[in-house]
Amino acid sequence: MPMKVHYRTCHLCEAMCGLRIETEGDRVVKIEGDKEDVYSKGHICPKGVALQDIHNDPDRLKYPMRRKGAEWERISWAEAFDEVETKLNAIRDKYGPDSLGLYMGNPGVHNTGTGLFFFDFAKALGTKNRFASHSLDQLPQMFVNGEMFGHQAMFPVPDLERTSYFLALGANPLVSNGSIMSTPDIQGKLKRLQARGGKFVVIDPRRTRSAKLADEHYFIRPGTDVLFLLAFVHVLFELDLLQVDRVSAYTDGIQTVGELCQPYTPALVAPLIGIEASTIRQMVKDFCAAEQAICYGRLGVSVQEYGSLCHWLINAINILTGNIDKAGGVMFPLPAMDFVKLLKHEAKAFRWKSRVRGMPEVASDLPSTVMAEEMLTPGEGQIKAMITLAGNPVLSAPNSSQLDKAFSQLEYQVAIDIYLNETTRQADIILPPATALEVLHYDFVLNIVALRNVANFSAPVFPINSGQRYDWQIILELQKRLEKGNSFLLGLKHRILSWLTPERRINLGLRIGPYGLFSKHKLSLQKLKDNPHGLDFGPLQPALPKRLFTKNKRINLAFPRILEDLERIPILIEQLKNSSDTLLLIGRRDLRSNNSWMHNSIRLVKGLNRCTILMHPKDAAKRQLVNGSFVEVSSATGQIKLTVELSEDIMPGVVSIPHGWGHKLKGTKIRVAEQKPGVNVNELTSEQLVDAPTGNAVLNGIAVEVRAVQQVTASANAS
Ligand SMILES: Nc1nc2c(c(=O)[nH]1)N[C@H]1C(S)=C(S)[C@@H](COP(=O)(O)OP(=O)(O)OC[C@H]3O[C@@H](n4cnc5c(=O)[nH]c(N)nc54)[C@H](O)[C@@H]3O)O[C@H]1N2
Ligand SMILES: Nc1nc2c(c(=O)[nH]1)N[C@H]1C(S)=C(S)[C@@H](COP(=O)(O)OP(=O)(O)OC[C@H]3O[C@@H](n4cnc5c(=O)[nH]c(N)nc54)[C@H](O)[C@@H]3O)O[C@H]1N2
Ligand code: SF4
Ligand SMILES: [Mo]
Repeated sequence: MPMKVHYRTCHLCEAMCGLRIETEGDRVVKIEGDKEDVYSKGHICPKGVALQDIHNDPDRLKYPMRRKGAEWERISWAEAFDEVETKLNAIRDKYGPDSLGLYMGNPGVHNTGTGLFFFDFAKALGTKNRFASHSLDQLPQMFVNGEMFGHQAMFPVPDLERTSYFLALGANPLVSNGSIMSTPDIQGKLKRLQARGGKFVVIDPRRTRSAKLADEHYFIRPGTDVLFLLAFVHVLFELDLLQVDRVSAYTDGIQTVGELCQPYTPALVAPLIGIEASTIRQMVKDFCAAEQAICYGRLGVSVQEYGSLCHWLINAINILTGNIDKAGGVMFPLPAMDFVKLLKHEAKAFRWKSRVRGMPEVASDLPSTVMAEEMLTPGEGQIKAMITLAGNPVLSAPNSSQLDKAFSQLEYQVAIDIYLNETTRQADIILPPATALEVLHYDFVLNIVALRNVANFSAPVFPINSGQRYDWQIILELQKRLEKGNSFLLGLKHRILSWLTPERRINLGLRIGPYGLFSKHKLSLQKLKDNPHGLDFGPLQPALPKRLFTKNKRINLAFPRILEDLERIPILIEQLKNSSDTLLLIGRRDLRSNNSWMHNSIRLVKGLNRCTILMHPKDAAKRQLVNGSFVEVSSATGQIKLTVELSEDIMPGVVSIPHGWGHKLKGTKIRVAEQKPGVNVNELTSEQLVDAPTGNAVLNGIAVEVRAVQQVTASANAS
């Protein structure tokens, strides 16, 4: 068999690493970083190598399956689509359009075919009950982007390669490879920042890998970043450090922000957050003394009760210090396929509310924290059937037991997924798409958070066989069968949608994009095919105010919904003053995990058990626990049992458990993962605990108790 070399962008996380893949026939011989890739320049992580494990996984589903009692039977695509059409239409006819629920998970965003066909499909379902994993993760950021910049997808991106001060709150990019900041080889970038005399500062309740690389690291009491940030802005005004000459030309509300932050002095917040007042002041001075500086916050500040306030303040700091839209500050990419512009009409929020709890829609999705109650609460508009697409909410969303129960009592469930896992095991039908090395890839979503304007197209490495379908084919077929309206017009529309294959859509997007037909680059799909290592259109460029999507082309710094939310802060301060010394639970990512779904790769799960509770020796001693003790961790929502791992790297009073584990529910077929199941931390989180303006899940800062218990048998528990 002749050896073939393929160049491909890894789709597993946001970093968009270029891969060089050697194959022989239908076999992968080697996966390594593509040194010539214009963006990642050879960087790769262990998950990139494990792409071949997904491809070769004997547990991966390739054909439609229908539940038959406790068993599954293989059926044809035609049969599968006929059945889904009949069942879902019957449910919708009986109960109305909102009886259909839709959940899209994280890999949906990383899958070109899904991304290109999803929006029209979701709209065609006509339901208000749409959910996505981004409400477990980034809704606060999307909400403040929408209010401040007029578009939920206008993410300010750290221009790391040109900055001299990088302040990161609640992010561990050395492990996550960057989030809402596509950063292959973040370690190299941060070391270069330090080599040019810049500073990297981390605020995190755990001394993470990123914190260990940082010049300064401060522990913070989980959930209190909002107070740190309020004090930061307070000092900016107090010491007259504002640099708003440029931004004031297009920013409203600067003085209002100063007035709002006035009460929050470093002295007031310091004892509540665990960072000294003098340190806060010094940090502000250093930030402002730096020629270019970035304030960046990610999951740790998103999935907490004050996530929206945190992201509002982070944006405000970058604006007030003149670091927005400036080289070395935070900037707005101009992607080759301008997804932000293309989605302009979707960038809306607060048009409807969830039926039971009244949580708002943002960009057409309701927060996943209300998904279970919308399934479980009887009445008009109750969800009776669910479609899950590339999502595993039974492990990923808070209060898993409740969600599992909610799925179990549905009248019908369709899963578009590649595994029989914790969520799909309850489905009536599974429609598995081709994936990973079998699909084309163009990262039109993640280029909106890239550090350079780049473009890269990957052709499939392997062909699919006649029994397989691409994700977009499945989605389009479902749309054809479920969309309601004038049959002539729908027929025409569906013919156009079918003609617009992913390749045609990408080509069109590139041609009408900023480097396309009307520019000197004349970018097209063919041009990308001719350049397998990608094309680089250079560093990010200043783009404001032109790029703003607000009607008046101005940034709205003091918008009503956030001012209202600020009223919760005096209450938070009182609570913190009176708080007991309960342990607070936070999460933990690992380089060899990818949320819940890559634990079926031996190379990624082998070695020591990673699903442990990390605890400071002082907290352990208080409870007579030692390294390796077996404990029960309980919260107001539930209990789990696992092993203690002592570490000085965690702030006293805080414990950490990774998410994505708990592969021991009956009926799954992920045989490697089942051997190392771990336990599901989302048995402890609560769907009732949310960021108030958005309903985004709170997954960190959960009050828990930890006590020693007897381990009955090793195999019955986490191992
Ligand atoms: N406690 C706690 N919980 C968390 C987090 C945390 O930090 N702490 N993190 C949260 C975050 S940030 C996120 S994004 C969510 C993720 O939440 P989800 O997106 O719900 O969960 P994933 O684990 O990403 O599951 C992805 C699913 O997609 C399937 N899949 C993989 N590739 C494909 C494909 O090509 N096509 C299709 N159709 N399916 C595919 C997998 O089999 C799996 O079922 O979890 C959240 N949950
Ligand atoms: N290897 C790997 N990479 C991934 C993923 C994965 O599962 N594995 N998931 C991907 C996804 S979906 C996402 S969204 C990104 C997330 O990317 P990141 O946000 O970089 O990921 P985390 O590692 O969850 O970092 C959150 C940090 O916040 C800290 N933290 C917790 N609570 C608080 C708090 O109250 N305040 C502060 N200041 N810090 C706090 C935690 O200790 C942790 O170090 O990662 C992506 N990349
Ligand atoms: S860092 Fe992310 S994109 Fe790069 S190889 Fe690893 S999983 Fe793939
Ligand atoms: Mo995420």
